[in-house]
Amino acid sequence: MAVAIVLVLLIVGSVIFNFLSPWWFTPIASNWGTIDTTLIITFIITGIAFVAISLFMAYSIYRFHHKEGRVAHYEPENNKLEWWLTILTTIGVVAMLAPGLVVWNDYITVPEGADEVEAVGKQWQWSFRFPGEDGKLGTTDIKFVSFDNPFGINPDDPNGQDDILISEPELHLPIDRPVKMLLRSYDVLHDFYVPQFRAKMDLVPGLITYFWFIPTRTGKFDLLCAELCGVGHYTMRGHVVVDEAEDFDEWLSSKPTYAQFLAAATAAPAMTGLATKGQEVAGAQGCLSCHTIDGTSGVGPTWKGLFGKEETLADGTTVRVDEAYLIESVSDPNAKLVEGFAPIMPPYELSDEDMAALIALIKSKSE
Ligand SMILES: [Cu+2]
Repeated sequence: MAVAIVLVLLIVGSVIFNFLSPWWFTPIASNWGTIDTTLIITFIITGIAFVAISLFMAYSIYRFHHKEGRVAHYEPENNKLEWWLTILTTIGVVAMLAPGLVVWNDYITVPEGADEVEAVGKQWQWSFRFPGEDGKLGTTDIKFVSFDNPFGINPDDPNGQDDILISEPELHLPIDRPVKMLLRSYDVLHDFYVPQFRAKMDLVPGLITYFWFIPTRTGKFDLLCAELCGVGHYTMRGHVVVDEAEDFDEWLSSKPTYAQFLAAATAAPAMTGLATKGQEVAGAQGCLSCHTIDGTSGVGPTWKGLFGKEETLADGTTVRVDEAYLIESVSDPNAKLVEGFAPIMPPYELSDEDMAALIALIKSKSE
């Protein structure tokens, strides 16, 4: 009897919690209300099943509990009951799955005239690309990725020259315009997720995945990577800012095109032989997955202006970045961790020549 009462209280408590709980959806900021509807349908159906099964269990515990002299009735088959259960379960499962198929079809059927925007994921940063004036994104290939071409844009594709490059993890979008998000990964699986848009999609290396949506509310929203993508996964965050059209245009026009980016890189003072070798070392060791050379924020401190700079460490002390500090930070990265960065860099063993080349490169970015 006591067990039956506890069960009933649990059911009543769960239902009350459902209606009073503050853990509900964030206010929606896109056109995907149908995704919420689909979730709510599933929630109602599973909720009804939970209440019905638990109540039946409580009833059975009460009705059939042990009593002196009561004998169990043996009934291995009940065709009628089995038919009913099969039909009801089938209706429940179909009702949960069918709306999802309709919504999914909408989700991947991009309306004509949608603006294309590319999001690029790599361990552990977001960057973005707009098609520029011609409205066409240039083709890309991993083999084109280099110091001067971090997006891997095909240099021979005329469509790529006016592509607008957003190297920091903050994407702006204009309100009330449909946007087709094209998703590309450099390395492993990532997932583009903005909870308020209700929309998410995996980035799959070797494929370009996509979905579309219309931002319906201005504001700054968190962008998360929702696919475990390595030790720095939790740092792979960014923002999507939904602007009024004028603010968006102003923001976009302040960003460099690929041609401008390339011209700036070529105009930079020529590097010494040792610094050039440092580029090779940085590429081979994968340093640039986390450290940028253009001053934008990365998983680790940027190398631009790093040499000679006074850094504040996680323990509050300060240190001047010199050769000794760089050498120590490569072989034992957490010995003097810079404030605001996660202790996720693994120790590296570099030869003296490679280390010297790397220091020359960092120095060249600080002149
Ligand atoms: Cu990721």
